[in-house]
Amino acid sequence: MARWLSWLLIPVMLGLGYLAGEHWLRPLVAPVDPATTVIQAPAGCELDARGCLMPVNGVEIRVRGPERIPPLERFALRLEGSTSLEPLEVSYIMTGMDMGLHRFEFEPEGSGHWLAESVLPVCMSGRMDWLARVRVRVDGRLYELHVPVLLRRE
Ligand SMILES: [Cu+2]
Repeated sequence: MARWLSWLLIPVMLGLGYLAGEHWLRPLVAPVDPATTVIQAPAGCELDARGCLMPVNGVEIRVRGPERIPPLERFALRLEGSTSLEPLEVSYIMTGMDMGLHRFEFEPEGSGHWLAESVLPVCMSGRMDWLARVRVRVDGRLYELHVPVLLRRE
């Protein structure tokens, strides 16, 4: 085989490996309903008091948390949007690791605002990085907002 051809194979194989991971492995640890549009938080933001501002079908939704989230302590994940926003639930996962089910319901907190009381366990491996998957409906369509959650001890 020509040398240039074997070099060309490297990015192709890497690409195929990545696609296989995304399509077959990721759904195993974090299945997402195919009718759901996933919206990633903008780079650099996380679930803290500032939160993440995310555009969802013309509606600006802010996903906020408290100043600091220690493991095993209750905290509120807040959604601030408009009244056309219908929150469904939030579930928390750890990417690439089965941490069990951590799913919480939203309750209304005034016009266009909701909160979900949540609590996250200690990870035996010492990891503190979680991902909040906030499921909402806007104008009859399903969305899942992905927001990084970093736990911090005192
Ligand atoms: Cu873990």
